Amino acid sequence: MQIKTIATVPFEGQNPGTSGLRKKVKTFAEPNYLENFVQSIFDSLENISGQTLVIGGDGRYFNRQATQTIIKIAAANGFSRLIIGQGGLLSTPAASNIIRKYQAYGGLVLSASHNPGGPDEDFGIKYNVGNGGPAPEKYTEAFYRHSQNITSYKIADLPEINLDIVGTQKIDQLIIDIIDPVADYAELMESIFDFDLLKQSIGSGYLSLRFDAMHAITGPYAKTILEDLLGAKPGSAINAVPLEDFGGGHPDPNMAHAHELTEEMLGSAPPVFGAASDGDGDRNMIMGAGIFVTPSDSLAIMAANAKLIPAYAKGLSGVARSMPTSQAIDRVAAKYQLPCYETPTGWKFFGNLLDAGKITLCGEESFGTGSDHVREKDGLWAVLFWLNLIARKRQSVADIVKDHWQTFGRDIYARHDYEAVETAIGNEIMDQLRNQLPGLKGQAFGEYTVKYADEFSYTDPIDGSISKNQGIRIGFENGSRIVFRLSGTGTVGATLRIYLERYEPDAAKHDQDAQEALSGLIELAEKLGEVKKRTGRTEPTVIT
Ligand code: VG1
Ligand code: CO
Repeated sequence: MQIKTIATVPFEGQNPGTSGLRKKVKTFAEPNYLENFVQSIFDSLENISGQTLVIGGDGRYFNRQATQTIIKIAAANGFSRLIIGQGGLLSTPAASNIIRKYQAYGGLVLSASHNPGGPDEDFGIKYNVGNGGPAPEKYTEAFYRHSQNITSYKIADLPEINLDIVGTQKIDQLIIDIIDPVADYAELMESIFDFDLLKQSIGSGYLSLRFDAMHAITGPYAKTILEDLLGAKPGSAINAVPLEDFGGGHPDPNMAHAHELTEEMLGSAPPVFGAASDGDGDRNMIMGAGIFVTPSDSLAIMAANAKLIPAYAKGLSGVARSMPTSQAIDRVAAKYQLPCYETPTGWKFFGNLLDAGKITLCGEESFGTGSDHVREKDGLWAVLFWLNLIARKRQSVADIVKDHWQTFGRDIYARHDYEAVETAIGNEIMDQLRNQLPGLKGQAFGEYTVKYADEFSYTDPIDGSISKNQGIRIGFENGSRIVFRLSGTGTVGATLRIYLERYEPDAAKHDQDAQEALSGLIELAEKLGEVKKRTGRTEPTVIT
């Protein structure tokens, strides 16, 4: 195998965000752009010679081409075995599982998650470490540092690799294993959930379901697991063939983007259960007949009922949520005396807690839930969790949610996103909020008196690493909160997120519309953040 060293110069901005490096395809396709970043990752890692690397992506435009390039650079940098999902495909949680199961050194996941795909849309790449989880910040900082000083990359002169035939290929010392992307993952799911009960409940017609794969990676996983293994009717998984452009939509599982599913679930003849996942299969939206389950509530309900699931029958060691996620799970943790951790946004912050056995279950408000079975959030796992729960409790989704609120109270929650805001304006809004923080404590705004106002900083309890500037939080005496954050996954300008939360203990008031119930806080958020005023927008781009 001939290895060439190609001279190159750094590209600005190869700085991984919340979840990997995400840019327009046009940027990634510039000569040397992808090559530089992949070499920078490999330059940051130690002792990769002779190691195994996992490669797979969500099938979006540029996935195949990037895979071929990565194979050549990985070979040139000394990896001796590459495990690649057939067709270059692996969902994010499946990749995490493969890294763990085959004790790989790490993996490269090609995805921009819920961002749209296609020649004019987004591509992304993230590196996962040996525990199967997203590279922690000390790695991503090193990737960036190397990318800014890179002078050359190494690339092997290899023929185009056939990615479509499962099996092992050998080129000199390099072993390339093309694997079925679904099989190992399906086996893992079978080891966690009660598949017999699920087959029975689905087969008897008690548990009807619809799963929207949004033309993204979970299609083949859902077909195999829900339809073939569990016996759901053919067609239960819709939009189940991964497309390079996700059918032109945003593969983002919320009511705004998964409209086909939403219409059916809120329509006149809905199935018992409905769900959707995102581009790379790590997110989930949970719905029942006539009801949408807020992700923060879903996480709390899962924690409260975990003992009903075979893999968690012995109970949870602890739980965690990202800072902007509602405090619903804190209430569950308090009742069952479980340790509860608050981490910055992004799955990489859960890795240490999971590895150390401090937590079993964790989640984010952004439609992400997961457990210690992998080191990523896991969309289909959450779907199977809920299905298993419904089959065990023999209750509708709506009743499960209402019962939970009765016991714990309701954390009424919403997130307002302002996308593609001019970067300077986004920064200005955060700066002026930051400037107000010292004076806010004790101030009263109608029924809301500020209890604390700060910028969230996290010290990892396992390795002591500190992550600063993780969002501005304003908490009130009555338990309500407003959080402001700039997104770290967008590719155009700045995306500003406002997270709103109000606690309602009174069961008689649980049936409120979230936006109405939060209207006072929404007004207050505008008064403090001036997002509408400074951006000239009249409403958020997306409300979830
Ligand atoms: C968003 C979410 C965050 C999630 C991240 C990656 O990040 O808010 O909770 O972990 O996306 O998810 P940000 O920085 O844009 O708010 V995924 O499914 O896009 O990999
Ligand atoms: Co995702």
